[in-house]
Amino acid sequence: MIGLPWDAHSTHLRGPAQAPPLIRRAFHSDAGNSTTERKVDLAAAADQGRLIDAGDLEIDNRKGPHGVEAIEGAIQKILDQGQRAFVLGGDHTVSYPILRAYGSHFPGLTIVHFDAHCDLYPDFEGDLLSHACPFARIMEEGLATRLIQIGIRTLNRIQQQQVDRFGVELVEMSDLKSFDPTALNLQGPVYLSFDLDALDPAFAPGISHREPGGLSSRQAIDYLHELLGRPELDFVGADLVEYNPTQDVGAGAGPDGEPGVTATVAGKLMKEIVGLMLGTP
Ligand SMILES: [Mn+2]
Repeated sequence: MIGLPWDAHSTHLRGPAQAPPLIRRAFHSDAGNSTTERKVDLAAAADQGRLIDAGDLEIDNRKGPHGVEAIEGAIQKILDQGQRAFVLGGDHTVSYPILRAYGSHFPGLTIVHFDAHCDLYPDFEGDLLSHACPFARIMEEGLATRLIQIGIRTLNRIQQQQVDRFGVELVEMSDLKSFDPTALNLQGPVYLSFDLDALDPAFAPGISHREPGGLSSRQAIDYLHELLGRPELDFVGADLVEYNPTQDVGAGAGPDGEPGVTATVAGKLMKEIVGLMLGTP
């Protein structure tokens, strides 16, 4: 696991660059134990050297391609060592350089993307690296064969055009009742990108763009298990992005205070996702 403290291309609020250490703290919190719902003991995995924390990448937190180069290089290094990355953002811009590394390593990649937003703008106010654009860059460069987006509830005309252009498979919140995860027939290498704003802001208020009408924590965990918890599936990497501590609630005061509500949700999702990547015990 590696943290990417970069949010210079956020469009509305800054803050996700502060996320990685806070999510890690929630992940390691003594308030819970280290076993996932699918019975993977993450502390044991760490003791066995199967789960390694590479810390946070040093990135100059300003706009520019330096961040793309740094992140792509760091992820490439992890993949070259035969390892797989679980990445803590950062805002959603980080998914583009991550997928540049993954796309060259894993031909035929499928991306499962949880989000309130498609993040498919051709550019946002002239910025090609905006956190509103990473999946446009990813699909333009052919870094994935399939892009499946779940939780969408902000589809406008320009993004609908991009959905049609790239053949994106959409599961909008308004269609969730008829969503059958098994019908997606996931195959080959699969990468997960999880934006915390896929969740309803009642569950995860600590984000930059609150969009009501989202998934519950329980729905998200169930979909993750159903989609990615199959032993025959090659689940090769994941990111968890857009936690914004400046918008979170319920954090205890002081350096030893309890993590905020959204940090706790992020820590829980991190546990389940890492557990699915490690497979069944
Ligand atoms: Mn989003």
